[in-house]
Amino acid sequence: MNTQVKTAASSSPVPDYIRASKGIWSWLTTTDHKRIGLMYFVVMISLFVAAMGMAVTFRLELFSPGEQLFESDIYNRLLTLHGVVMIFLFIIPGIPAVFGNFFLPIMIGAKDVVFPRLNLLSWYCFVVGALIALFSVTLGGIDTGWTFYVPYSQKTDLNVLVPILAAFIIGWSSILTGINFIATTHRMRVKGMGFFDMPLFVWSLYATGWIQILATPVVGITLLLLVFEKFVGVAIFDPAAGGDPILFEHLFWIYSHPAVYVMILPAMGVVSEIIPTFARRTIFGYKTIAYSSIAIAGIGSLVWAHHMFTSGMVDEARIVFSFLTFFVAVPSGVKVFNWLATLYKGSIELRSPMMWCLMFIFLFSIGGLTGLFNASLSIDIHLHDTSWVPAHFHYTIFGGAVVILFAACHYWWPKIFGRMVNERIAIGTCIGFFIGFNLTYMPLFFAGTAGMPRRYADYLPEYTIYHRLSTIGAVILATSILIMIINLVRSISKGKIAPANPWQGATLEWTVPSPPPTLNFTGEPDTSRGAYEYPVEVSDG
Ligand code: HEM
Ligand SMILES: [Cu+2]
Repeated sequence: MNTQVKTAASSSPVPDYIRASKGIWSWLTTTDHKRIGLMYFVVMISLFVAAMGMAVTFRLELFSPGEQLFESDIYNRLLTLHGVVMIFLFIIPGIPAVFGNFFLPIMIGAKDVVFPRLNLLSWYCFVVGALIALFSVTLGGIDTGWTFYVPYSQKTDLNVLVPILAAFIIGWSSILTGINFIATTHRMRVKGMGFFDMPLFVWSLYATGWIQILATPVVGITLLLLVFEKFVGVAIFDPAAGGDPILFEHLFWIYSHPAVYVMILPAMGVVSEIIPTFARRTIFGYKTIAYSSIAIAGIGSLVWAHHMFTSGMVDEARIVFSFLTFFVAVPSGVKVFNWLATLYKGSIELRSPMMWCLMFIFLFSIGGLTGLFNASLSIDIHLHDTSWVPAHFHYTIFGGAVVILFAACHYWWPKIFGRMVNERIAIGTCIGFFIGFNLTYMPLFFAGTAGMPRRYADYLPEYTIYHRLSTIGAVILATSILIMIINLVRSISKGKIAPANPWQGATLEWTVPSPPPTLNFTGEPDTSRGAYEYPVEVSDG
């Protein structure tokens, strides 16, 4: 059935990319896209664990009303750092930096990305940015929230400019990655692979690349304007000097809403890989899924002001932004429909990557549907700045992009490290995650509709039950994630040796040895099958 299985690790004459050269220096100077992807992963997952620790800490503070562990000042700083690290240092690089770097070239039959040195530079930008962000903690941290809203961020004595510099530098890393992915997709496809033969994960990275290069400069310029205002004294955002604080909100969200799609589009791409593999069916509606990625990237760039319905914008503008926001749900809904249609009559195998994907569809749908409430003008006035909002965006970002990052770990781990992950523990942590996740965030929807504001260290006794449940949930959630990470790491030395194609996947990465050799392919890539033609199609039974 699959002729390439012959080339599995042990019989490969070429050393794999991990054993190709030794020593930390060979990693720090590597231009191999696979090593760069792994280096991103190590830094990002460490930062994720740290930011998760912060969240559990401030959730413990919220276990009871009144002051428990620390005063509200510390709460605000922990909350801000949690948001800044999770967004700028973890999920914006996210799936593209790790799995995009590792798999995009292999999936299109290339030996590397077009600009391998730029790729390494993007990692260094990321690491330098991360170090600066962490350094800002030693200066006392900041308490503006992750959005750096003016005029407070201009007036506070805390060092807002240091984390802003960090975000600026990290923006470069994102832009460099975007340039690389777009150019690689155009220039490096193996002979005979047209755009519509590409795996859907590649399509999603391609769409994401355009958002990265078009939207990121806007936030870069905005942050520079903040610096100018503070040091040079030109009036831009400060109303006292004749500036306009609402301008900051517009500029910030012109980037930060599309950034949501930088997080979620690649995740949708991964789902479009995993579902057909474990349903043993060719994906339903390939072209529609490919086009919907582009549609989401396009329409998603026009909806930013839905974050500002309460800022005093004129009604005409609010109605237009509200309408466009409902509209962007259409291409996302199209994808969910196609995934469900693929599952329908598929012969589904409930392995851990698939479990994470099914959980994604459930959690992300809750995130998406609650988003429609926020998109409705009148309802949003009530929900704005309540704990409904963090509940909604954790369901989309965490239940969406992060859950799929975990799915991708379980799906591609055997390829990356050549070892299988312990399935029983993997499924156990997946279930623990599901329980902990819903217990953490579901109560926040109810607290929010009852009027609990977000970003507060304290609350009235009537909200106690919601916060208790949420804190217990956070502990279960964090414990499951830690066990999941230990299980993954342990498999690198203890796991069973993985064959080249453990899941019978149909895309090109499954035709090369596990782990792949430095230049990915030992011979010519096998493109005799289209990206999604499954060798065995079990359906219509
Ligand atoms: C690991 C478990 C996590 C827990 C228990 C948690 C918990 C929370 C809670 C309770 C809040 C709201 C606090 C308040 O408004 O007073 C919050 C805020 C936030 N979280 Fe999380 N979170 C977790 C993971 C994540 C992840 C994975 C992301 C993104 C990838 C994320 C991004 C954010 C952001 C952006 C904020 C808003 C910060 C602000 O208001 O400036 N969190 N988190
Ligand atoms: Cu938005």
